[in-house]
Amino acid sequence: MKLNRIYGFMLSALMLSACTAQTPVQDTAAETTAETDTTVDVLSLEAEKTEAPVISDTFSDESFNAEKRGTVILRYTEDDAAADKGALRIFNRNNSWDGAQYNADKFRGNELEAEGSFRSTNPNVRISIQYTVNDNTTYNTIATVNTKEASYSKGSGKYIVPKNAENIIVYVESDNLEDIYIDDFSVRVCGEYTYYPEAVATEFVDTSNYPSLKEEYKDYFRIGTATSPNLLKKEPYAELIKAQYNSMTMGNSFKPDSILDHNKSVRDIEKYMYSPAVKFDAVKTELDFARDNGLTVRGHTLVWYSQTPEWLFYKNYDIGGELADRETMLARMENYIKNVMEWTEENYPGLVRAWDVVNEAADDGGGMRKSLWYKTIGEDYIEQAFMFARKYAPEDTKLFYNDYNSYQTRKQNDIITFLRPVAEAGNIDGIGMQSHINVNINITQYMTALQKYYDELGLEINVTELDVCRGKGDNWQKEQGDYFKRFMSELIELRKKGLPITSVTLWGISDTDSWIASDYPLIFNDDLSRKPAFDGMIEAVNSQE
Ligand code: 9MR
Repeated sequence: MKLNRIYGFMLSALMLSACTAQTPVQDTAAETTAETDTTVDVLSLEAEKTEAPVISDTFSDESFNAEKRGTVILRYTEDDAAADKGALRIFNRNNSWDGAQYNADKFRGNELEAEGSFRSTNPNVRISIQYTVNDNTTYNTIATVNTKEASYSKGSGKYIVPKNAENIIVYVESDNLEDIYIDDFSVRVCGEYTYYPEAVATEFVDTSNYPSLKEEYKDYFRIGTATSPNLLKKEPYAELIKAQYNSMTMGNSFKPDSILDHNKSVRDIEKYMYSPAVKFDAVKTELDFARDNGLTVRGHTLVWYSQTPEWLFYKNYDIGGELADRETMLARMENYIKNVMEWTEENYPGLVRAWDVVNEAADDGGGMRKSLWYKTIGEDYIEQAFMFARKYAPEDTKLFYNDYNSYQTRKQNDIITFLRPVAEAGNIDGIGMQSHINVNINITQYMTALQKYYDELGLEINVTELDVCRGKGDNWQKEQGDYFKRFMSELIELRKKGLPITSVTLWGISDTDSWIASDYPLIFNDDLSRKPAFDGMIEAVNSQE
């Protein structure tokens, strides 16, 4: 074993650093020296291994540390708009996550600050982080930078990397596929640096003695969670899910980007022109788990602007060409819904009790989101989607519209407006309140909104993606726990008054597998110990007469 490795493992010294760190040190420099020069003395190796890491690229010449992510080409480019007249151009992007990336394993267990200067015809560029904990890979945004085409915009954000994280990667991406130019990019440690040479293994606690949410809530609503295939393969998770929940939603694997098969669709374009090819490998693990353990499934989701590959919307599935016409897109929509529903019912009869037919169609700025569904089919695409869903759904499968911030007055009014004809046609059964909320959201306003959906449209209610951000700080666990308790108590109150709230789904199990892990929004800690948030949910139901 190389000396630097031996001493790296033995030492975990603390060093002072700051987000505004000292002279940039190339992340790879220390290791290269030590690996090749065995005469380096032990003390300097210790220092190298424990010095706070810095990633820094100024792109002032052809040499840079950025690596490609996905299909892209990375090229140094002279650029008058850049501070030092040099930039990195990222092109040939085929997916939103295609971009430039850096290994950031040395930041494990530390808070980092990432900063970059970008220009692009994309409206924004994101600095994101990916890592794996307990075999589950999560992707989080560190900073979103609004970008312009001709001049550079700078943005930065901080992120606490869990100490049980592996394969940590910081990367630059953007939802649209236009080129991205980077003038400068850096990642530094905030505050004290602690070196974790390896991910600290999570020691799961025994969860078998917890009261059971699904049992406690059985007189009111089903209790669900979002899952991923990897989590289900972990025994402690599988046991906890079986004990606590009677409903589950696939966090990703039932979405169009998991189901649609581009290669097959273009290989036989005649056959698949109006009925894109589908594949179901990704979703089977979770469906099997649900069937074998008596959980029902909320199908998420059929018609969405995101996690739906762009090629679906183009003539001959070719994004280099023109958008497909309305008739083609109506046929593709109908066949996609038909194929997914029929396959599911045939292979897992009765398992999927509800489908999120349309997801997030309301625009944050008001009205309908101008998605590719909207642009190709037109304003009635929501009505059409629900009509097809009704046509192919098994009789007792409930059809839902699902959205976030749907308790906010303006968004709610927009949603009610575009769902009214769907409700009048009898093609919708429920409204999914995603409920990605925080402890400052007014619970009374939220509950009033639920009542209004029922009064106006006669719809059943599911809370579909509940998480409550509080962030760390004084008293954070208790405040979050109190919020969960009040929130659940008021939901129960409404249910008792006759409002058909039929399920409450949390968006993940433990904080570490949340899509917003750095906000600690869920009810179990990383080791599956219960948070006051879990106890708050139990207390809410136990205090009922
Ligand atoms: O939890 C999902 C996460 O793993 C994905 O990376 C993300 C990508 O869009 O989608 C997350 O789930 C979203 C859900 O499908 C719709 N509402 C918002 C959720 C959080 O982004």
